[in-house]
Amino acid sequence: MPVVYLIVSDSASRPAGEPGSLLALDIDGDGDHDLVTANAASRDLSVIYNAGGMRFSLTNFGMGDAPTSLAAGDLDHDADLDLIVSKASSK
Ligand SMILES: [Ca+2]
Ligand SMILES: [Ca+2]
Repeated sequence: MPVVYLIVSDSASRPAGEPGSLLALDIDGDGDHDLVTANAASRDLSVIYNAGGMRFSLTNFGMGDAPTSLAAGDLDHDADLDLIVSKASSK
């Protein structure tokens, strides 16, 4: 997995919080696969946008509870993949 190696070796685009699940899908609809990680320790998701040419940028999205795994599917039948996140309850 050479792409994952390059991302984790770049501290500017490395997810924090012990990523436990990784999913590749086109989040921003530009035709390039982006990466999403579920980070249980930091209780957030990291989206690593693929700008092409081995350039990436990372945005974190707080989840409140610890996200544990990721999946994608077209839940609403609009032909776009939807992101499905399972998370551990804090209660
Ligand atoms: Ca993309
Ligand atoms: Ca959809």
